[in-house]
Amino acid sequence: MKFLLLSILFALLTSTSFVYAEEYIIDIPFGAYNPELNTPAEVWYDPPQITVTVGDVITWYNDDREAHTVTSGESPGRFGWMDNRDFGTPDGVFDSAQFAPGESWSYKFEESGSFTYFCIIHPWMEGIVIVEKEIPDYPHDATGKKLEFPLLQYTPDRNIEVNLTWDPPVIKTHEKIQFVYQFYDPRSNSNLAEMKYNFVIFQNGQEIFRDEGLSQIGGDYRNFVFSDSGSIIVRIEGIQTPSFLAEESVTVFGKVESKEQRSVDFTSAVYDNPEKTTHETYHIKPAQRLTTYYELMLFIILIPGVMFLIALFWLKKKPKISDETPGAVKI
Ligand SMILES: [Cu+2]
Repeated sequence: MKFLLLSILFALLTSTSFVYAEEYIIDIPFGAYNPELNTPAEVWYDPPQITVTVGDVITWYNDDREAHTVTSGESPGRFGWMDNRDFGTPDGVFDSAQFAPGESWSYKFEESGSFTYFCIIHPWMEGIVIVEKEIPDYPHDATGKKLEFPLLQYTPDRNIEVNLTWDPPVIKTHEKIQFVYQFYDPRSNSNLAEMKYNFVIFQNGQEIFRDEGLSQIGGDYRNFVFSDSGSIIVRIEGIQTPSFLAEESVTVFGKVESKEQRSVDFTSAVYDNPEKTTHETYHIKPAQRLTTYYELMLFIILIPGVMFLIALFWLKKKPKISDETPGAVKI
């Protein structure tokens, strides 16, 4: 029984970690031979634009009545052909050579990038293949190096250690990512509470998010949803030790440094999500706001509550006073 369960588990684990190369079909419809657009063909290659992943295979089927080619390079387009008899420029990445009606040609895409192609016999026929990088199943930095969580970085003065983890480990567009981080004193290995810092995200060289932070319990988190793919830097900058440590930092840490320059960088990459193309606007919900809520609760519930109790107490006492007053006024 145990063996059966283990083998089922093993089968599940291995089946999900397999990455299958997919096969795609592009049809060359009847009428593609005609540049006038007066045939049933609305496009020359159907679909004219396709997005695949590195390792995928595309097969072009010739359903037209003439031979065609699938040749990488720049098509002159319909007007380039009709106006100037421009035959286009092959770039040598791939070329099917002619294939007859009823025949097909397949090509495996091993590199990422955008590949325009056309037919050298009918140069108005144009298409584009977008090949995206395979999405790995492990977290990695911007150079593709595999990462082990939690990631660990010291500030340049080596006074603060910052740990970072994100979930899910592979970052995709339009999917919520939670960045969780903690601050440590590397000498005592103790968690540092009340650290002030800025949480900043850069993508493709541009700052896309910035938030001031104050960690209450030695760490915090930020939720984020990326709209675009590309390399990212998660920077925790301007890290300041809490006031109760400030004095210590001068004596214990040895030298006084500019706290504004205390920053750590973590890099990774965001992938285009194959399942989602949009997301609802997402609001960052930092844990620190919780304490603000508690403080608010104190004002909203506790203070009126106390006032209500005082009022109740006072009202209970009041009848006694009114009992006495008639007596005092005795007629
Ligand atoms: Cu052709």
